[in-house]
Amino acid sequence: MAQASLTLIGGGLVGALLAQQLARRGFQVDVFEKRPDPRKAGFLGGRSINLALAERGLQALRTAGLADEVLTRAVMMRGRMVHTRDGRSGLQRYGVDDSEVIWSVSRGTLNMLLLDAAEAAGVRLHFGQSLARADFDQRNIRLIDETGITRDVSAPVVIGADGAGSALRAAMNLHTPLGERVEPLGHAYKELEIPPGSQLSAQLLHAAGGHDQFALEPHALHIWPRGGYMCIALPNTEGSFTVTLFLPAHGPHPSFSSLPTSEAAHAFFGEDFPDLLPLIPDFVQDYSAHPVGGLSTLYLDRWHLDGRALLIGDAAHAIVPFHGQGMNCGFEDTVVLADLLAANPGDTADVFALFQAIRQPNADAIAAMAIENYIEMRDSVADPAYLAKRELGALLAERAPEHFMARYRMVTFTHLPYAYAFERGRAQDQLLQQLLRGSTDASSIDLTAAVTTLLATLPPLPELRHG
Ligand code: FAD
Ligand code: E0Q
Repeated sequence: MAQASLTLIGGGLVGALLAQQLARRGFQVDVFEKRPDPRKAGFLGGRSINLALAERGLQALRTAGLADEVLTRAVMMRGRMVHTRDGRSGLQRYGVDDSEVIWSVSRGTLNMLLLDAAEAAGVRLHFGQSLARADFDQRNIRLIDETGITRDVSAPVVIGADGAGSALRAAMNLHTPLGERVEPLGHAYKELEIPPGSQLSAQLLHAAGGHDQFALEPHALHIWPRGGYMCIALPNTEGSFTVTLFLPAHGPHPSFSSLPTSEAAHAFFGEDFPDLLPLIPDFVQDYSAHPVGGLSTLYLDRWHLDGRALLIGDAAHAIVPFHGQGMNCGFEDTVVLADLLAANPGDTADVFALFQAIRQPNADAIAAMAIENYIEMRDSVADPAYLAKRELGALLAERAPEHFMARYRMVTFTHLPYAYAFERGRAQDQLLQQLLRGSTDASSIDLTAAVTTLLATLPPLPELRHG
């Protein structure tokens, strides 16, 4: 049989990793990417934006033989450092010890590493080539370059890894409606920068103000929850941090609409994030120069057009970022699809349908959990009822680890399907609520009786194979 060939649209995180895995499994792969080659052009804008990589994404990178290379460029995050209004902070560990941590990676660095790996595996990369249209009956696609020149190329099987605003999805939708629904969260985000070394000036500032708390811990994901909105910061390898402000897009103050100028935003930060503002020396410049990004969840009835086209990653199931799982989920997709295609390269219709059947329930589950995590993060990270449930959950997990595992841990540190984590989490949460009956004091609960109830109520968790 001739070598099967596949056309990918989008050489972002998911497209580049998928391309590498398909090439390693013997497919001939062409990737068309809208932007110029980031390895040559230098990453556009030069801003460093980072993401949290967790076990699922790491497992996909292990399968691709790239995990170690990525981890040498990542910063370990042991937990969530919560900064309250009164200027105090405390670390909530993500896992039991340093074997359960997540990693902050630069999007640009990771993308360049994945493109190198794809090329090394034999993938043909075509940069500055944007998908303009697709003819699924003639089985060709039209690309347009930066100068406006178009060309048509033959593409019998097309895979769209072109992100939340997927052009391939739009083209597929014109051929056969995909049942697309976009649910805006109503909140948006803006990125700001804590440069390296600014910890020192903050230290001096705080010292002058008589505070006893200084530098920002590099091995943590920082959160400033404010009820209804929040800031987060993830560390970069150079000692800088990328801060993201999440706010309602419109409506009463504070919202992005109520803060149209960087001066207004600066005053708002001085009020609500007084410990964070001094760490961002270029606040006014950053606020006016960086765009406001929207946040939506994307649902589709169909991810594929027979055996001719398929969507993967954000193009199929964009979610809100509050569980740090969008890339991780997309990376998990790539392994499932590469395995299915390798096992049955001749029948893409069958493979694509099976891929959707396997992945969509999981994509729906992480979409729902990501929205829930926003509400949890911004409102209740410091809420007594939430903390009591967390504490009782931790006690049960310690006493009966085969019967209780925090949902966050299932999502972040295991390979259990997202849909399983969602269902199990719901059942566990109901049990915690029943055991606490409104109490905010976990230590007042009779643990022996609670464990008996747990064992009688919930079946044991599946055997865990750790990565
Ligand atoms: P993208 O990364 O969007 O890549 C799409 C690629 O397709 C791009 O290179 C683009 O240039 C190209 N393209 C677009 N249109 C065309 C076209 N017409 N022709 C050719 N090419 C095209 N996920 C995590 O796991 N952890 C996190 O901590 C995390 N934090 C996030 C924070 C924020 C604020 C946001 C918005 C998202 C976050 N995510 C996180 C989600 C993560 O960014 C996405 O899930 C991930 O980037 C999806 O990868 P992708 O390759 O599917 O899409
Ligand atoms: C993680 C790691 C953008 C973003 C990324 C994340 C997380 C959060 C809050 C955000 C969830 C958590 N989280 O700490 O519960 O674990 O990736 Cl806002």
